[in-house]
Amino acid sequence: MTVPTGPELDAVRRRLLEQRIETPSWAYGNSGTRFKVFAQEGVPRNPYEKIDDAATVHRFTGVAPSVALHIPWDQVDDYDKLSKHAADQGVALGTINANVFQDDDYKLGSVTNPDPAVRRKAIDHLLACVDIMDVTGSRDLKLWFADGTNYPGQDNIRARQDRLAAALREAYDRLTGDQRLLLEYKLFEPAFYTTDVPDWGTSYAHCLELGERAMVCIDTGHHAPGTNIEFIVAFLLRAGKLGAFDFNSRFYADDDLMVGAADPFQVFRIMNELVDADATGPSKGIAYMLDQCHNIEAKIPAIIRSVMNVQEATAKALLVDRTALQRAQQSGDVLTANAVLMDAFNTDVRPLLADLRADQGLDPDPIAAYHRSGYFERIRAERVGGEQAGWGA
Ligand code: LRH
Ligand code: MN
Repeated sequence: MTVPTGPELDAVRRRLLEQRIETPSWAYGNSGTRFKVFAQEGVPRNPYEKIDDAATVHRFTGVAPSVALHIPWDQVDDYDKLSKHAADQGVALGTINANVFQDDDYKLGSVTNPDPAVRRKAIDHLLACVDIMDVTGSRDLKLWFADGTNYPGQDNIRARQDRLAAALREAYDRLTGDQRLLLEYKLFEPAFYTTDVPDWGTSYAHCLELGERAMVCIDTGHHAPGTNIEFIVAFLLRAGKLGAFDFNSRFYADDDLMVGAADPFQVFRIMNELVDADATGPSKGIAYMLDQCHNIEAKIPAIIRSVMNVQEATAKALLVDRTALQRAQQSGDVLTANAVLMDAFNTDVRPLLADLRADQGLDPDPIAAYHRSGYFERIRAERVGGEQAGWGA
């Protein structure tokens, strides 16, 4: 299979040029596991420096014009000033992530905690995050809850769902304008018996109950091994409830590795469903975000690589001959249908993307260009002293 030419190629290039991938502020900071957080030179010490790094990723890729914030990791006195700084750097402040999973009060849960005072505290944080969105102009409030239990009998599962629903309702009713609530699910960790939003079905059910502003967020690392994520994508697309992705990859659990590193074919299959539904463009209302931790590798090049991996999976999905595919599917020609998809997946799209970058005035090889830029040497020299940013866990 070869890359098409003429109008067909123009259509593919247009779709790739309109792609937008939001990078996470926390991926620029130190991160690790419960065993060790390995600090790295040049790591940001505050949200301003995180935004500078995110802007650098956008400068070399051209498709990462916004950065997701996490509160309180990105707490500042003046979010208007932070927004202006981001704009000066050529990026925008994106999704606001609430954090009700690191406070001692939340040991037995945040919005699902048996203690109404603790629930109140957690809900007030969610509302405070919407206040921040009002200043930054962010569209999306992303909610991931670590809430769950570790032992059978620890709490009443149905009662916790009632508490969750009540908290979500209060946050939802606070939204205005084009603001949305993204409910992210996760099978387990840090809870190891029940998790209150463990799977797409639970998130979907709560989002249906809440209303049209509530959408499901799929974190690709949050499923049981063997889960067919593209089925979940197709189902939620059809239901109009797919709001966002937290892209990363994993070999075992929530490893938060570079998207496409563990299973590039899975990212392709996911993007194939999105291309088939014409849902890759920014106007289609799906937020494409990375949610990764670069525990041992250099952070900025890893994020540039991750953005390129999403672009490559998207380009391959855009090369699928959908006419031939539908013909084979309609005629029950299983092998041809599969071959049509595999032809696209096995096509080298790197020259196409390199040309596209060159036409945008970017270096065809963003990672090499980043290394040549001296940006790392500069931040390593400048960012001395102060406390490096991290999860503070
Ligand atoms: C939870 C999660 C969530 C974020 C956090 C940084 O595992 O995926 O999206 O809040 O990582
Ligand atoms: Mn996530």
